[in-house]
Amino acid sequence: MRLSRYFLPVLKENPAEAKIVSHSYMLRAGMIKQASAGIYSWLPLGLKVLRNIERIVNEEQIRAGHIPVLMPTVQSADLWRESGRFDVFGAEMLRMSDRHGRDMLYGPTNEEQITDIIRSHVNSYKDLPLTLFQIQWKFRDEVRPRFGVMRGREFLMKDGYNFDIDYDAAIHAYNRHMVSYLRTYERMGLKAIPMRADSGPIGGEDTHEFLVLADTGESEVFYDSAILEMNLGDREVNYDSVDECAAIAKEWTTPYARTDETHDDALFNEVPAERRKTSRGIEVGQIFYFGTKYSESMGANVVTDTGERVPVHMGSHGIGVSRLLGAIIEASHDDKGIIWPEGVTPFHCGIINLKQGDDAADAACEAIYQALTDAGLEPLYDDRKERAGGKFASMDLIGLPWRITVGPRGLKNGVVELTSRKTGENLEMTLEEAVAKVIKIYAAL
Ligand code: P5A
Repeated sequence: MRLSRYFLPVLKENPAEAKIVSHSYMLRAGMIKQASAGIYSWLPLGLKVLRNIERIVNEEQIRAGHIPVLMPTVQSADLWRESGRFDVFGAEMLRMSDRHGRDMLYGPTNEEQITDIIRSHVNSYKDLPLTLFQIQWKFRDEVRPRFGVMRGREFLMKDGYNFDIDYDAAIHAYNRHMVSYLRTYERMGLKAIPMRADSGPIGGEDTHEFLVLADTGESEVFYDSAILEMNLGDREVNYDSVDECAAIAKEWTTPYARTDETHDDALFNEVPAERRKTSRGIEVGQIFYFGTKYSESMGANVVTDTGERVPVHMGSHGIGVSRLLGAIIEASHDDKGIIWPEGVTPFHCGIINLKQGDDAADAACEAIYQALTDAGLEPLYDDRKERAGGKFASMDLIGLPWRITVGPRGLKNGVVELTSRKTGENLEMTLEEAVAKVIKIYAAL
């Protein structure tokens, strides 16, 4: 993409309404525009990151054996009356009626809707296990929408639902989700810690939240710092293996890590004092096992191998897709702007032409642009006739991990400059070497 033809409405000033850095940078980098409280339009740069996050979430769900579906955002209130949650959900639910006076709502979550699909089409134990997921917009009329996409009213969620024959099979689904979530967050350059939590209106006893540590997080968390050293890395995982998923889940849930809702002082005090940490965290996901709560009330049954009819065991599993943009920025920025992890960056590499209109500089930038594009990468070429200072400021703000700077003086010596946004390190090298290095970095992802 050439910046002269793109739509990147960068703001110079800090917007007054932004109280945390991620909100401020998302507005300043022209990623989002507030439409009304807690509701945002996604501008081109923001949409690119959102799509990258969706892609990673989707790939990891499919890798774990889960099947994509898409359910509507507007639901019939009747389903929620069946489960008993129509009244329980309270003022957070956006209710409306259609022209025939039928009660409808904008889905805050989809347990009822998916249970309705399952009860219509799944009848036998042979149809199980089954996990369906979607990435779809939700609406929750939050009392205090704030911090931009962090606590929105309209937000994008990956929501998955498992259907299993019994408790053991459903716990395998729970563990499988835990492992796939660890991998998902790691691919986004995040350390998200599973913490024992409270289930709220979703229900059930077993639930873990995934939290990214950040001073601006809304949750208070208590943890053993040993967990910060743990990594799933690129180990092969067989998601069908009950033992393997259980072992990884055990490994990650053994060190103490709880939110304030489930915090237990006595247990926490068993952790060696120097490893006992209290901090704030951003909840980027939550997994639940709630057994037969919905299947019993809504009649989702299957016939077992002995001919008995039993309600299916269920859990649901959510990732805050749009919230993740805020969480990643909170975890990765400096005073000049965002520092995107390579896995989610909107463009792979920035190209800055220090002297637009200089034949040699223009030709070198075009050659870099072409070579990166031919390699399947997306560069962002700042080809505007602007001062170099302004170009650097914009590029730092939008946070691309790599930048190649081209100017007539360097070219006379046969070099361009490759800069890492994260470390600030500048390397002088030939144009070909810079291109090859960027291609190699992304090929390794
Ligand atoms: C699990 C999937 C559920 O709704 N039902 C379907 C279950 N869980 S949850 O914890 O309530 O939400 C899942 C994740 O969505 C994100 N989230 C939000 N993101 C932005 N703005 C909001 N107002 C908001 N509310 C929830 C969180 O990341 C949460 O973990």
